[in-house]
Formats: sequence, structure tokens, C-alpha cells
Amino acid sequence: MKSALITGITGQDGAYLAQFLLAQGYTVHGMTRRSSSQDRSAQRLAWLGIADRVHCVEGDISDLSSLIRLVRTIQPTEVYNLAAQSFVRASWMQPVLTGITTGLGCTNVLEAVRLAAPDARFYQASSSEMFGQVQQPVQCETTPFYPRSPYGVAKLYAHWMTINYRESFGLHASTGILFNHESPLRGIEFVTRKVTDAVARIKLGMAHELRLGNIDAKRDWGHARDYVRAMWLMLQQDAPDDYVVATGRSVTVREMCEIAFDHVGLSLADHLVIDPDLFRPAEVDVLIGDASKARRVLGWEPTVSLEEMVREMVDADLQRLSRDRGRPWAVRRPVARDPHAFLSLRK
Ligand code: NDP
Ligand code: GDR
Repeated sequence: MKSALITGITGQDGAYLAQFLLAQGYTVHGMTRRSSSQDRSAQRLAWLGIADRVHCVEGDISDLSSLIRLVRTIQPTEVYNLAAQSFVRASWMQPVLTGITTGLGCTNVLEAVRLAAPDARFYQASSSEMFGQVQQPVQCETTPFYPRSPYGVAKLYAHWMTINYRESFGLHASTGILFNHESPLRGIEFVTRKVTDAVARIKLGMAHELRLGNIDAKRDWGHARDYVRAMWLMLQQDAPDDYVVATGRSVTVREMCEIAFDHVGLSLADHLVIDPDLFRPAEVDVLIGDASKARRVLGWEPTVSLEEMVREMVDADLQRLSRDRGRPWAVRRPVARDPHAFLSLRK
């Protein structure tokens, strides 16, 4: 029976990947880090109804000894390194932490695999943020990189370390250069979920405005469920490699917002406030991916359109907020206040 170790199991992709692997018959081990509120760590797994089927093991991506111990004990056939400080905006406020987790963390996992289970197959969660200030209108595996944030720089280091370990030590190590992917399990700080949460609150009379930064930025958005399938497909190939995973369609943040507001019969113009504090020190203006290699070699195709995904997210937020209505925490957090806006990057 195949077994997988997933770092970042408590995040959006970790949860969907665990669900996918369980359905394939895998034994799934997920690494969680210690926190003072352990009951919250498995919320996404619980939402998918798989919390009691995943073996959670404690460790930290910045702690090599914990990783060696886990890999040595579990002897996984596949290791998926999803753990990271993944919020681009926060990476300017915590650049060192981002370097340690998002960058060096990958080297820690590679080292643990090399030393303790060198036959295991390894997946690194690389990112379209590595393209940053894009050097070609449509980005593929051979497009030169130009990261525009501490997050993008850290991901690029991890990306090259993965390739380096593949070429130096013969590890079966692959990278997926994944473009933005979302779902109802997306963290609330990312723009799609921030928007769908706000739309649901406005619809339910719990809020009135939505504050955003640069709504002219363009992204190539897909669904997380489709993207975790691509991760798995990469590790089923005889030879390790690097793959772009994207839909090939890019729309502005404004257009994405309009899909969400239209879905519940509201007008974006009536509720949108542009907040200069939410602009980033350096922006990635436009991303659009060419996933033809993934389609050709992996037989991968996205199955969910942006419209379907945004509607699914709005409906999930409506359902969650309706259920939680009356509970103090549902209404107390005002949608207008992005926690990151309190710490303006310009101050
Ligand atoms: P999330 O932010 O939802 O999840 C990140 C995960 O990393 C969480 O489980 C988090 O744990 C864990 N983590 C953070 N720091 C540590 C640490 N020091 N030790 C152990 N675990 C840690 O990200 P996503 O699920 O969206 O993304 C998964 C990966 O894919 C990330 O590496 C991300 O950078 C990358 N990526 C994501 C894309 C996207 O659009 N979603 C696109 C391209 C790449 P905790 O719950 O305790 O915070
Ligand atoms: P991104 O995702 O930075 O692309 O990284 P995010 O959703 O944070 O931003 C997308 C774009 O929206 C603009 N924007 C805002 N963003 C947020 N979060 N909040 C706002 O209020 C807001 N207003 C406008 C941003 O400026 C940006 O242009 C995501 C993460 O999942 C990374 O981990 C991953 O690697 C990349 O996608 C691919």
C-alpha cells in the first residue's frame, strides 16, 4: 500500500490532496506544527470529513531533526512539500520567516528524504509568483523568472534546490509551478476568499463595504481540487520533471469580484472601497500560464471554470455565515478590516 507524507496538511491544498490520496487508497500522514490551539489545526480536514483518516504527526518545516525523524519512521513512498508562509503580502512584513519556511524549509525536507528515505518521490509546491515581472506574455516551464516579493524569491530558491537535488543525488524530485488556485477552503486573507466572504456578509446584512487594493492585477485562477490531482500525477511519472499548472485564462481582480457580486444580485460599485494601504510595494501585474506540457505528459485538464468556482465559494460562505449567525465571532470581525491593513507596508 502506498503512503504519503504531506507537509502543510492543514492548509487548503493539504486538505484536498489528503482527500484525493485517501480516495486512491493511500495511507496519509500529515505534518502539523505545534500551536496553542491544536483544535483549530484540523479544521479544513474536518470540513472535508477526513480528519480521523489522516495520521497527524508533529513537526516543523524549519526543524530538520523533526523532519528526519518523521521520514525515517514513516518511510513514505511519496512526500509532498506544501508547507510555507504562503501569503505574498505578509512576506514583506516577515521576510526572514518567509525565507526560513518557504525557502530553507524545502531544503530541510529534501535533506530528510535524501538521508532517511532516498527512494521516496518528492513534490515541491513551486509558484507562478516566481515569474513575477513576467518576461514572456504567457509563462511556461522555460520562461525566465523575475520574482517580485520575498515570497517569490524564497520559492525560487526552493525550486532550484529541488532541481539541484534531482540532478546531484538522483532523487525523484518534481516541481509543480502552480498558478493561483482557490476553493471554499482558501484562507480568508487571499483576494478571492476575501471577496466571497464579503459578498456573503453584505448579502446577509452583516457588512456594507469591501476594501481592496489593486483590482487591476490579473490572475490565472483555477480550482484547488483540480490542482492537487496534477501534483499526484507528477509523482506517478517514471522520470521527475517540472510542470506549469494553469488554466490559460487570466482575468482582473475586478472581473472576479463582478462574478461574485452578480451571483447574489448585488452591484460591486455600491460596495467597493479602494484602500491605498492594501497596495503592495511591488506588484505582479499579470500572470497567465501555458500548461500544455502538463496536458500532454500528465493528461491533466482543469475541470472547473472561474465562474463555477467563485459561485461555489460564495455559496459556501453564505452557508457558513448563515449557520454561524448569532454566534458572536461571525459578526464581530468586520469585513472591512483586513488584518494586514493595520500594518501598512508604507509605515
Ligand atoms: P496555505 O497557506 O493554505 O497552507 C500552508 C500550510 O503550511 C499550512 O498547513 C501551514 O500550517 C503550513 N506551515 C506554515 N509554516 C509552517 C511551518 N513552519 N512548519 C510546518 N508547517 C507550516 O497554502 P496553500 O494550501 O494555498 O498552498 C500550499 C503550498 O502551495 C504552499 O507552499 C504555497 O506557497 C504553494 N502555492 C500555492 C498556490 C495557491 O494558489 N494556493 C499557488 C502556488 C503555490 P498552519 O495551518 O499551522 O499555519
Ligand atoms: P497572490 O494571491 O498574491 O497572487 O498569491 P492574493 O489572492 O493574495 O492576491 C492576488 C492579487 O489580488 C490583489 N489584491 C488583493 N489581494 C489580497 N490578498 N487582498 C486584497 O485586499 C487585495 N486587493 C487587491 C493583489 O495585489 C494581487 O495582485 C497567491 C498565493 O496563494 C501564493 O502562495 C501563490 O504562490 C500564488 O497565489 C500563485
